[in-house]
Amino acid sequence: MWPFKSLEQNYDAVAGDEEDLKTTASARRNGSKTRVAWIGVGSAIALFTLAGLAYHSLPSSVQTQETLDPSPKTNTPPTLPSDNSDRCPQRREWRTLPPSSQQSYISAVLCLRSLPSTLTPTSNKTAYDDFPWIHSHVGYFTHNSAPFLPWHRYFLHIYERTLREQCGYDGGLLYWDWTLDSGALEHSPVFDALTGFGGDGEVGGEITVGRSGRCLVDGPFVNVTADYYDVKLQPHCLSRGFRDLEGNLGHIDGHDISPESIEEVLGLNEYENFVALVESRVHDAIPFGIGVDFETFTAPYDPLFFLHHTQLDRLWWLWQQRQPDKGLTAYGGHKERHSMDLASLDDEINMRGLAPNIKVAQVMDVERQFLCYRY
Ligand SMILES: *[C@@H]1O[C@H](CO)[C@@H](O)[C@H](O)[C@H]1NC(C)=O
Ligand SMILES: *[C@@H]1O[C@H](CO)[C@@H](O)[C@H](O)[C@H]1NC(C)=O
Ligand SMILES: [Cu+2]
Repeated sequence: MWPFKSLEQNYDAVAGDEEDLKTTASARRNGSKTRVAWIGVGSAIALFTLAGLAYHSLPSSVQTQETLDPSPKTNTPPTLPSDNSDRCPQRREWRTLPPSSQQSYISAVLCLRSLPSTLTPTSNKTAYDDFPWIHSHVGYFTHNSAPFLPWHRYFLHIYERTLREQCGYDGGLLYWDWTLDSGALEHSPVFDALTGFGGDGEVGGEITVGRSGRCLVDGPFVNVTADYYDVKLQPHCLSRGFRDLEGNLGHIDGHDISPESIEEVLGLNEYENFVALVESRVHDAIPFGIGVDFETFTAPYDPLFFLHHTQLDRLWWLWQQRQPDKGLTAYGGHKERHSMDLASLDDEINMRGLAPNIKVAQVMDVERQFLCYRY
């Protein structure tokens, strides 16, 4: 089942339009600049490494080619300090944080709206807009196929690094463990108007976009505008429209993300089956229920996208732990949406200028290699 509203033909037609081509060309031109920026960041990190304060593999394309080992289990970087894992940011569940830490996260997310876009630095777009753009133009091809999990894992890592390195955030990403709310999702603390991300769109308000989209009316994101609705240029207020499977407004169905449902998904033994059910059952439940921007390919306009996907990434991590013999190498299925080619750990993860492209093998282990975070 495919939750997103755009038909594929619609996507292809819009993706070919002139505006998109211009943006793409500009993203390509800026690719080299972006790399320089990442290497700059890398140098700073290298200094930290020398000082013995931190280790973090640098995501430069040079390193991608030279040090990539397709069988991550056997490759422990020789310079890895033994206490490396203590330096990796800990990703925590939203409600377990004190209000001050929740506020730090939200402030960092809002800070993205004051940073220039990496993809189109000469436009009036911001770093906040880069994430929905990449998700709809590149991430699109990773849905319904093997790279769904690794692509989003790297995407989240880029977001985490941007918050930490450019917005002064000192924690790890946060996840929303919706299994804790599955009885009454609409009452989850993530929707809190004062401490969270705000709730449903305006009750009885004017329809903005989609079937039931209405502007947010509370929380720190009330003034956020989204330029695109899915792949169409259609500036509007960030909108939500809670609805359950029967179409009742104001409610979100939690059946597919109940603890029992998740346990069943985690019990699957083959990666191909696991990723398929994570996407079609678990992943889809939340965007469907919250609706509007979140259920389109520009979903990252809704800041809850990142808490939802961090939880999905955590599920993958949990599943990997349960596969002690093959968790870090278990991968398979189709190489990308619409492709019949088989997926491999050597496949590239494309970020089209937002960050260097890397290989799937580099994101299999979240703690000890290219990535650095813990759950
Ligand atoms: C950004 O630029 C576009 C086109 O140049 C313009 O239509 C839009 O109003 C601008 N947005 C803001 C927030 O300035
Ligand atoms: C949203 O914009 C209004 C009008 O400019 C302002 O009064 C309000 O404080 C803003 N709210 C947030 C959460 O930024
Ligand atoms: Cu996605």
